[in-house]
Amino acid sequence: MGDEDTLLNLTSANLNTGLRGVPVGTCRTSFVTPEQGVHYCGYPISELAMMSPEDIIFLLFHKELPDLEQSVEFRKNLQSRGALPDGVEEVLATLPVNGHPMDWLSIGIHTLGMLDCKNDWREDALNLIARLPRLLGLIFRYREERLTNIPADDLSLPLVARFTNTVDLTDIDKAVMNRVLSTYLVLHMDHGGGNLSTFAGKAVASGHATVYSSMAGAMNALSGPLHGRANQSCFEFVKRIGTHDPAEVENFVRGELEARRPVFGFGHAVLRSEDPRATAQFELGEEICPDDEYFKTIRVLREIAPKVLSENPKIRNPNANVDIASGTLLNFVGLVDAEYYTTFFGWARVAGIGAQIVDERTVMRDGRGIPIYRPKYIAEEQTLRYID
Ligand code: HAX
Repeated sequence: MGDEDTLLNLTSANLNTGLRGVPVGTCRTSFVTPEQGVHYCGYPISELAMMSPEDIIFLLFHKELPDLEQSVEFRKNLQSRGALPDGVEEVLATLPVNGHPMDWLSIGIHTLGMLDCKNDWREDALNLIARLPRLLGLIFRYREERLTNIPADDLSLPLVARFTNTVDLTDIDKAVMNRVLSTYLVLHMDHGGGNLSTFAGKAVASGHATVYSSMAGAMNALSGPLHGRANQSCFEFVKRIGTHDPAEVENFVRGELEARRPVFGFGHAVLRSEDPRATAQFELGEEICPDDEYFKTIRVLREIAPKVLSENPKIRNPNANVDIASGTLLNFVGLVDAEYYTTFFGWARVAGIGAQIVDERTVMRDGRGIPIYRPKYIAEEQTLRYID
């Protein structure tokens, strides 16, 4: 296909739009629909929300849910990969404690790759998934300078419990924390092929950089405030509201809109109803923390904000999105520092992005893989000659 053929259906309106809506490939792990939101391998997320992260990682890599035997085997497989190579903690000990946790995560992933890379797409993707809970737990410990009595990594535990054991916060209910984190991970693992971090990770991998370098690139993309860091901003927004009185919440929302600030936790680029990932987190919150002050606020916000946002016909989806409740739940279980919230998003996405990298590198085009990414940019003076 020549350049002109490739551009046949494009107009100059498609240029300089961040590839918005321009089809560039196929995705085997997930897709998003306006009504049901994200689907993993054909299953709507509402059907998967309460399953274990391990089973959903299996789904993303094998394109089918495991039966009991496969599930047990896969957990053992991840356990066998989980041990961190020597040298990771020495690198974490050198990082600036005021650096953003997403930058720590990116460097941590690079470090894992420098210390033990197999140069095999699937092996490295699964090794990274198996090692990430311990890495992230250590990032908390070193960044917070809590270096004494770090528990040994118990590889026989589920992925989430390996993280919570490493962080080892006092005065918390670990079982509830594990439950919230498990749900959080499942809901955030994948979101189609074209979101910025996934696209960035696959683009880096298309040049045959390692899985680790590709994933560090993906995490850098995720760290931006317009992308993954929105979940941090969303909880900071909820904290600013400071009330669950409906009239006061409505005044607050109107005040934000008048000041031309976003009403965080509402709206979506693709969805046209409430995000099922928000619905699932509200259901969990009603069960574990119905009387939490922040939960009371978002419960009221979920009723009020869509009504107010609907008054503006420009806003295509006034309903709650995935970020509305996640910070409140994480805060409730003892993860109170919102600066870390995007690292949980990153932890989850390592599964979806890893699976998509493996697909693009080893499955697509009859196993030959997708060529190095090379979209076309047109010199401004040539635009009219090529299209329109
Ligand atoms: N508050 C204020 N204004 C909003 C809004 C909201 N919650 N949702 C949409 N708008 C505005 C947009 O900024 C846009 O304004 P302009 O025409 O002046 O640019 C207009 O309404 C039309 O927007 P849209 O077509 O309905 O939605 P977009 O695809 O442009 O934007 C966003 C989707 C999620 C970025 C948007 O709804 C928003 O800014 N929401 C608040 C921030 C937020 O919650 N971010 C987390 C997103 C979670 C996510 O997507 N995860 O995958």
